[in-house]
Amino acid sequence: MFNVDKIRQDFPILSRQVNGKPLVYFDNAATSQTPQQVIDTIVDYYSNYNANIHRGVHTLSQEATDAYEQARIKIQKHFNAKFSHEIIFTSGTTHGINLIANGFSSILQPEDEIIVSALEHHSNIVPWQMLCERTGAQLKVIPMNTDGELIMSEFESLLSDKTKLVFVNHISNALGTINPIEQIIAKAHAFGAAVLIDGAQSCPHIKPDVQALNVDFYVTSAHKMCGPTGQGMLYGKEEWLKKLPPYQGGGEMIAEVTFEKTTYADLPHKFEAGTPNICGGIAFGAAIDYMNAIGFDNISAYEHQLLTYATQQLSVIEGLKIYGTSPQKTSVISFNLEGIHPYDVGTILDKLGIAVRTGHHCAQPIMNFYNIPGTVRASFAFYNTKAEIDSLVEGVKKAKMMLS
Ligand code: C6P
Repeated sequence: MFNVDKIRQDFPILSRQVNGKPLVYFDNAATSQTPQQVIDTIVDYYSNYNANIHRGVHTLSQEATDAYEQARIKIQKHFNAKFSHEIIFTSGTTHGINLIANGFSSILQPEDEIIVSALEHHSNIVPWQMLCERTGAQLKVIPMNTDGELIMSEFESLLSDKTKLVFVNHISNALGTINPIEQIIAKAHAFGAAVLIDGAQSCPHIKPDVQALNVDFYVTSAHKMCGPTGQGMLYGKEEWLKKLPPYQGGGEMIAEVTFEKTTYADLPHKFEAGTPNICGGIAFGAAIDYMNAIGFDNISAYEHQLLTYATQQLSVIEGLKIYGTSPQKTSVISFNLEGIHPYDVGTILDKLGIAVRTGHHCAQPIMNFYNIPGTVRASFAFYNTKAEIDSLVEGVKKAKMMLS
């Protein structure tokens, strides 16, 4: 049974005060909080078996290597990848996208086209612009409507035999829209294009099945799903990962090095140069265990209740406008109060102990579309409560009164 009071006891940070008030943490889309079970995993690693991996014959190194590779298998199973070597450990979503964008430098030709969506985080825009600069390929954009949904008919008209790659986020960080990635993948594949899905915002809420999706690349960050910062994963279909060149050169990614020629290690090591974030990988596995023990069906059902309740309660505030009104949405509410800068609202909420994000959320094209400088973004996780939403609503009313 889902018991939010019990779950909250797992998160030490949730019992602290901010500015003399109980913390209300609604910045989960930026980073999630860490349960004691994951903190214990990190402490255990550094207390008992901290060592470099894949290198030593000594016991500590073997223990660390085993734990790290077990974490890879956990992640493989969680995402239902066919092989564990299709899971590449990265420092996060941004790293995973750059790795693929770099790999396509040797594949794209000047006449090729790649497609992005209007709903992307800068991490899923800038690396592709850089790729276009390197290769001469053209970047096309799937437009959005005022509800914050992608216009699928426009996507279809952008696709052609020139399209080599499509990259879209599963869920928008700025608006919470869940994109129809199944359709996007199928339509792109019909033209022979590969698809990369940015799962930074989906993995905290749902459990993607990469084989059922038939996606070519899927990337995410551990810190959005109860894991540590500086850790993430890239899933790539084996055939693609074999085809793409390594991203960085260094230790551990080689088979043999001479001054005449270097040959590369097999997957996944070909893409994992240097000493990785060993503790981060192990803790990522612990975070996945933790979330699975709660259950993603329970998580998304409960978060949907929070979203519905918060939308109802905030909508009645006069002059409050919500951006992102698709019925297909996760627990993110981006809003503004008429005539008031989002930063000022965020500052007053912070004084009340309520953490939200304000600004463009690293998605400036979305803000440009709505012709606004930014929004206040409240993003809910499974450890939040309706009582906390009541505090937010009261805080927003107070901010409105003070700033109008
Ligand atoms: N979004 C937010 O407040 P990294 O920084 O590599 O872990 O994740 C980047 C990233 C990529 N794609 C999407 C859809 C994202 O939401 C993010 C991170 C945070 O919305 C921090 S900017």
